[in-house]
Amino acid sequence: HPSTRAHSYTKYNNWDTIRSWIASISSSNANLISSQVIGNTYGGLPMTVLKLGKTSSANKPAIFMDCGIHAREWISPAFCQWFVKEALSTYGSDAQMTSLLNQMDVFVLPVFNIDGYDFTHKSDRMWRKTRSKNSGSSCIGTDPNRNFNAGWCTTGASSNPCSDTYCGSSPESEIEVKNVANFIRKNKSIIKAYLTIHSYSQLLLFPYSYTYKLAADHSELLKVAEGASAALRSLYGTSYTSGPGAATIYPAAGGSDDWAYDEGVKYSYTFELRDTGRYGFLLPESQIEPTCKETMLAVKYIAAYVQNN
Ligand code: ING
Ligand code: ZN
Repeated sequence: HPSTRAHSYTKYNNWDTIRSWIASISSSNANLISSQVIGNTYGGLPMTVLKLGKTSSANKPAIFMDCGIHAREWISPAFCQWFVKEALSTYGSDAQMTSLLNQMDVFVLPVFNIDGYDFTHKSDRMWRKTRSKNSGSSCIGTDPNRNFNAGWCTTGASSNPCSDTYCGSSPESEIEVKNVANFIRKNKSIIKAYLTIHSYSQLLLFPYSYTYKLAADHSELLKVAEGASAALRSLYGTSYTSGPGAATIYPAAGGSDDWAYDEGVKYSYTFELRDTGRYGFLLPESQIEPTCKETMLAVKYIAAYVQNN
């Protein structure tokens, strides 16, 4: 598969390149990877979930991870691509990855908001939202991370379609959100962890963001987040702050991690990757590799914990 061999994991690939990579990588490595389209975006692009895991036993417990909910956070889809590459290339040599993929499946959605991501490459680098039309307004798009059915539009979200945090006309009004929510609902009995990758700020957040109330599993979620942050920091000294979303970043309703948690997915985390604002969303390509390497340690820490609990 020449397009896989040629694929660059240290560049910000556009959607066409990621789409070819998804096709190529899921047709190789047949015993470790498979793919399924969970629906199309508003603009008609296929949302493909990659399933990583040794295909032997059925009904394995699973982890779901998505990247690219927000269009301009380019380091996020870069991390999902890196994760898939690492999973495939270290299975059989890295003891932890081998054990993880033997015992569990990892579902990866490399780009959640494909329409928005495509738009950031073609028209507006700082676009955040989806690209759906809003009736009665000439403004485009809804914030997909305000569109989940978790305290929907009650705090830290806007009912103005022109806002970057527009919550949408109703929960799951965005087809991309509905597709992911349907997939998670359908696989609720096996999904043990939900990881969603954003940037920037170097935070490891967990529920709740829609309320200051502490989650029932607060102490355990904090303990695991602190362990994951320590693992991440061990590589290059990059410092992360862990905590519930509302108190750590800002109150915001309709987020995917809060929704997944309230659906019963206990280990629900939002990563805010590098940096802390020097480059912000415009993180240089030279930082893709170190960011992905350190983030792998945190994700593997959470995965190992979930595997053993
Ligand atoms: N930050 C997240 C946002 O959607 C967040 C923070 C996490 C909000 C979880 C709600 C729930 O605003 C970025 N950078 O997108
Ligand atoms: Zn984001």
